[in-house]
Amino acid sequence: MTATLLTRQDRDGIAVVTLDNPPVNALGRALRRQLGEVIAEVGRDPAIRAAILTGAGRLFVGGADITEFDRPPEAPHLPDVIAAIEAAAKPWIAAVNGPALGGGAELALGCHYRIAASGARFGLPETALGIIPGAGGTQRLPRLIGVAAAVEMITTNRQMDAAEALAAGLADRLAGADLIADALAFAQEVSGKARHPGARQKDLADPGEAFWSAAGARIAKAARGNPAPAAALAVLRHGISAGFEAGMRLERETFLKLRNSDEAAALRYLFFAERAAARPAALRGIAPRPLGRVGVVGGGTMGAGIAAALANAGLRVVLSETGEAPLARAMDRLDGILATQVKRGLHDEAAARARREAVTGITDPAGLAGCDLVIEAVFEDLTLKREVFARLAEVCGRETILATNTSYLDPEEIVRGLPGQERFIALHFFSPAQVMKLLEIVPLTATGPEVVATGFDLARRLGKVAVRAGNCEGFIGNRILLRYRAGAEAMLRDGISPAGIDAAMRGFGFAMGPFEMQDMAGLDVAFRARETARALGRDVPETAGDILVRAGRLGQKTGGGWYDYAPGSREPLPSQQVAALLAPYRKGAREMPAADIAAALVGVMADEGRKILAEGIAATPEDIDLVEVHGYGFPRPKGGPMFCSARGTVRPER
Ligand code: T1G
Repeated sequence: MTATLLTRQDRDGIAVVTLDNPPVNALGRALRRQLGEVIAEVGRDPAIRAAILTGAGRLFVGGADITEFDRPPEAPHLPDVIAAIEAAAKPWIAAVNGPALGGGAELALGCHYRIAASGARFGLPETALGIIPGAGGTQRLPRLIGVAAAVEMITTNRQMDAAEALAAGLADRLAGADLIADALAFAQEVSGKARHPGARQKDLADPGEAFWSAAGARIAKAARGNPAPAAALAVLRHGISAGFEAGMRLERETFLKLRNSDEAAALRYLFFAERAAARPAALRGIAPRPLGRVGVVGGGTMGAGIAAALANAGLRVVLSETGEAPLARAMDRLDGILATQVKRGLHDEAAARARREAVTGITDPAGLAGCDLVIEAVFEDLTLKREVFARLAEVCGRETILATNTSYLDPEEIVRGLPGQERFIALHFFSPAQVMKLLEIVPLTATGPEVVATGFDLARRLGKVAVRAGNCEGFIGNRILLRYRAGAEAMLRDGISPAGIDAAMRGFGFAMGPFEMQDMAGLDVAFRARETARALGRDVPETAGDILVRAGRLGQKTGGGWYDYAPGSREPLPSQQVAALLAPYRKGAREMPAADIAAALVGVMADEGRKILAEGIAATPEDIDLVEVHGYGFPRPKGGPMFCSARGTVRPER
């Protein structure tokens, strides 16, 4: 027996239809069927003059039901349900009570009128899922708000709030405090009209070739392996040149083709993986501790970034440094971060000031007493970190959670022997911490479950993607990075050029290849980690990177690493000196097809991922892919190394 997913309440000849399909009123098959039935009933009912469509709860409609996309489409299809509304003789008013996204926005576009509550938002985020609007959005939206605004909303996923929608012509009215009362009055007003023109009847003008080429160039630059934005642009344009019906046909054909693509499958996979990672089963029922005041020890690039991220999340921050001068530098870094965020339009000056005022600088760690959480972000040196935590254990009560941000050191070693082992945890942020979304949460042997739950709650507040990782060298991401780099250096030894390897990985969808990335980050970071391991008696073979670092080639910061750089330029240039330094290390020179390079290196990542899963360092393949996508620039439309490997989407050329 299918649940009732909508209600109809008739009030003075107006049918109020409320969609009620928790959690997001997704337009799944059952709801589409019930909606189709109620549209027909309203049309036949002589007592009804108009209809209002609204959503139960905080959303109007969150979209089509994405979980249906791995199966063939099932009737009634959303475009047909929407067409039935648009063709109705009686007026349908969308009373948009909250976010109307994807198919939800298209449903509102198919109604004759739209009245928006203050919390209404309109968005067409389909291209972020590797598809395009498939229920008339590419054809109705430009006819309501104009081509340029429609192209921006559909190809960049920009959303409109109620006021913007009214100004753009997407909403006809704004509602006051009582949306339904205002919608009923609006319905009474329009029900007397002879005609109720749908969006399809509205004319629109072709903005001309220059507009389309500029839009196409912008999309190509940002696509990073996702074909959907360019496909959406082509469909939008076709509907203008060939008319609404032709546009609808091409929209449907394109939507169905993309819906079955590897990229769309990858993006859907990540959509659900991100939501599952935020709520690990192991933490079900475990309440996080309250977070109000958070300390950060160390105001370098990482510490200042963490402080900014915390302040941006509305938390009060205590930033601790070793003296007035380093503290002043730390505050300058923080001011720089906030100023950049204002420049990028992330918030205004007043908000930046409020965030800056939320951060208190101290030079005496005693000032950290009373914090709910303290995050250590000092230099990657075991002795130094142990000193910091010994001091924190003295000044902070047992209720304060103490977290290390270490990347390569063993967190157990950092806190060994200190009292209150249950409150220690590793929270591995990625630099710049105010931008990068990944947070690896690494419980230690004695870490309390509510401490872990607090780590996940912190990630949620910071808008980050939290992934639980077991404690091993490099946790999940840096461990795979080490293997990725070793795989790339093995190819180098076999004669493949750094430039050929980097070009192949950029062609696969990375913003940078492994050698370019090292030159930007600095070869000395990994070199120090290798040297630390060697000092601990570990067998760490000599690498090409060691040869370059010992020759003083640390990357861009020294004017050369794997590549040479002209003064003031970041453009990597093949280096004769590197060729000479590495000649004894390499077996001559040869090339390899880019597809083979990408397949081999993604395969290396997936092989290490399988070991990480087998050792319980990661709970699921999805978690590994989230680490790679959100921490290491793995192209989203490829899903991640585990997804690629399982689906076989990265194959050698032959
Ligand atoms: N379909 C199926 N399940 C969905 C869903 C959807 N569209 N949206 C969310 N969920 C699930 C989600 O997996 C989670 O499940 C729960 O709902 C709460 O989600 C024809 C083809 C709407 C802003 O891309 O952006 O329409 O983990 O944690 O933070 O042209 O969900 O609890 O089991 O994100 O309040 C277009 C996707 C689809 C919007 C709510 N729509 N969703 O955020 O909750 S394609 C989208 C979101 C389409 C048409 C095309 C957000 C949200 P669980 P949540 P939230």
